[in-house]
Amino acid sequence: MPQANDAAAALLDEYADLYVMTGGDPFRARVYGKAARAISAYPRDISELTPAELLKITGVGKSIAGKIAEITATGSFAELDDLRADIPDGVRQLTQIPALGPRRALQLYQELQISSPEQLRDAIAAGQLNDLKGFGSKSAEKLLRGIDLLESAGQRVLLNVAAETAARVIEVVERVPGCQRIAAAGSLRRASESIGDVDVLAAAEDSGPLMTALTSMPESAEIIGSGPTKTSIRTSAGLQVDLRVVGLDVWGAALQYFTGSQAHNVRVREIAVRRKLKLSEYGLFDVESGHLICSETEEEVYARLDMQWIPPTLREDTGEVEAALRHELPPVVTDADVRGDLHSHTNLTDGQASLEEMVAAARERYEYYAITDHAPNLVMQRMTDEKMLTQREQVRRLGERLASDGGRPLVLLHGTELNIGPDGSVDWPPEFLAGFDICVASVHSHFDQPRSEMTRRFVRACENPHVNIIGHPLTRKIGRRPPVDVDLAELYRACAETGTALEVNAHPARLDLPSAHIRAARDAGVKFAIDTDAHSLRDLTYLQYGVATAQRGWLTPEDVITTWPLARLGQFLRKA
Ligand code: DGT
Ligand code: CA
Ligand code: CA
Ligand code: ZN
Repeated sequence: MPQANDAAAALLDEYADLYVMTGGDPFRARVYGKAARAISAYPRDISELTPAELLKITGVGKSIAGKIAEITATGSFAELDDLRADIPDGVRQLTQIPALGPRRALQLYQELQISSPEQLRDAIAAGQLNDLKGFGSKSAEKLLRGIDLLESAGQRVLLNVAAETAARVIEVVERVPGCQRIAAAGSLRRASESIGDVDVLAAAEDSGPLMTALTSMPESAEIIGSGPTKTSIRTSAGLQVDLRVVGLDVWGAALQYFTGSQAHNVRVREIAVRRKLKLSEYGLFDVESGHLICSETEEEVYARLDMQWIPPTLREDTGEVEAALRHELPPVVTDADVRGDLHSHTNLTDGQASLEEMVAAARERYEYYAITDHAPNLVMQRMTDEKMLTQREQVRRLGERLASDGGRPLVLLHGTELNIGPDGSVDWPPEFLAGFDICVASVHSHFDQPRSEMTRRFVRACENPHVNIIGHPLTRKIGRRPPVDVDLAELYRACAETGTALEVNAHPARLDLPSAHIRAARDAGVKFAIDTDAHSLRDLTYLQYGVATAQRGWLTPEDVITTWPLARLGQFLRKA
C-alpha cells in the first residue's frame, strides 16, 4: 500500500489526538480519525490524486482534502503545526499508554507537568496521583501496567510494518546490477509477532553498489554503520534495517544463520558438533580436516545434519530440531491450503469498504467467505434487526449473481460478530441467531473481569449452540492492550467439547490466539479458524500473518476449519 497514505493518515491521527487534548470537540476529532483509516486503507497513492478524486474517499470532505494537499506539498499542515507548538511530544506519547485517553493525558501535563511515560511512572511511585481528581489507586495500577506494556513493546514494530519496509529495500537493492539473490531473514522471516529490526540478506560478488543503494534510499534517515559485509540504516520512521551481503556460494549457510532464532541456531550447532562438524554463516565444515561440506542451500545444510528442512516459522527451539531429526515435523498449514475466511466487516458497521468491494476482492482468493458485521450490543455501530436482515437479502442476491456470471466460484455466508456480554450472553435470541449461516462471538468490553468470571463468560459463549467461533480470543493488541485473564485449559476444554473453534486472527496488531498458546489448545482437541477480521481491502492481504501464526503453533490443515471443503465446514458449523 502507498507510503504517502500511511504518512498522511498518521498526521491526521496525530491531529485528532492533539485536537481533543486542547479541548476540541471529540466528535469532530473522530472525523479525522475516520478519514485517517479510510486513507490508509485506500488502494491508490493519495499524493497522485486530483482534488476531485480526493473527495471521493469516504470521510474526506473539503477541509480534509485541503489538508492532504498541504501534506503532499509540505509534509505537514498548518493547524497541526500550531497544535504541536502547544503540546510537547511526550504528552502525546502519554496517550499511547493503554487506559489513558487524550483528556486525562492533558490533565496530567497541566496539573503535574508530566510529559512522558517515564515521568508518569515516577509520579505514581511518589504518590502524586493520589489526590488528582479522576485518578483512583486502581487506575494508578492500571496505568503502571500500561506503561510496562508500552516499554516492553519498545521500538519494536508490527509484522506488516516490517514487511513493507523489507519489501521496499528488496525492491531497491535487487535492481542493482550484480545482485544475484535477496531475501528477508531474521525475525521477519520467522514471522515473530513483533520485529526489532529488519534483516535483509543479499548475494553479490561486489557488495559496494548494493550498500550504496540502501544508504541512498529516500527513506534512509541515518546510516548507523557501513562496511563491505554489513550496512545498517535507520529509516525516517525509526526502524533499523541491516543489509548483509555474502557470496552466492555461501547463500544457504548465511540465510540459515541470519534467520535464527539464536536459540534455534544454538541447538542446530550442537547437533553439528555431535557429528564432529562445525556450522557457521560460511557453511558446514568437517572439524578435523577443515573441509567445506556444504553452504549453497539451507536444504543441504539441514540434510547433511540428518534433519528435515525446517520452515522458518518453526525455528524457535520449541522441539522442532528434535522433530526434524526424527523426520516427524508436522505438515504445517500453508497459504495455499486456505479456502475461506469466516470473519469480515463492511461499511454497514465499521468496515471501510462496501459489501460488493469486499466480496470482489475475496473472490480472487477464496472458495467461501463470510460477512460478519457487528451486532447491536456494540452500540456505537448502531446495528438493528432490520439492517441485518436487509444485508442478508443483499448477500443472498450477490451470492446468486456470483454463481451465474461465469466468474470464479465463491460461496457467500451471512453471519455476524456477536458480543460476548459480561455474563457470557450474546446479542440476539436463539430464533434470530438461527437465521445466520455462521456466528463469531468476541469479547469487546469488560476486559478486566476476574479470572473465574471471565472463564465462565467464555464457557457460556461456547455452550451457545449458535456460536461457531470465538473471535480474537485473548483480545490483546500487541504492545497496546494486555490479554484478558482466562483459565485457558477450561476455555480449550469448552471449545473442544462444544465444537466451537478458536480464531487465529490474522491482523498483525492482534495475532490472536497468540502462537504461544496454539499448540496447547490443539493438544486439547480444539479446532481453529484463520480469519482476517478484515475491515478494509488491505486487511484481506494480512491473511498470510494468520497462516504464519498458525504455523508457529504447529497447526496442520486438519486443525484449521478454514482449509476444509465447504461440506465438511458445514457439518462443523451445525455443532451437532
Ligand atoms: P529482532 O530483530 O529482535 O526482532 O530478532 P532477530 O531474530 O531478527 O534478531 P537479530 O536481528 O538480532 O539477528 C538476526 C538473526 O541473526 C538472529 O535470529 C540469529 C542471527 N544472529 C545475529 N547475531 C547473532 C549472534 O551474535 N549469535 C548468534 N548465534 N546468532 C546471531
Ligand atoms: Ca532482526
Ligand atoms: Ca538485525
Ligand atoms: Zn472483533
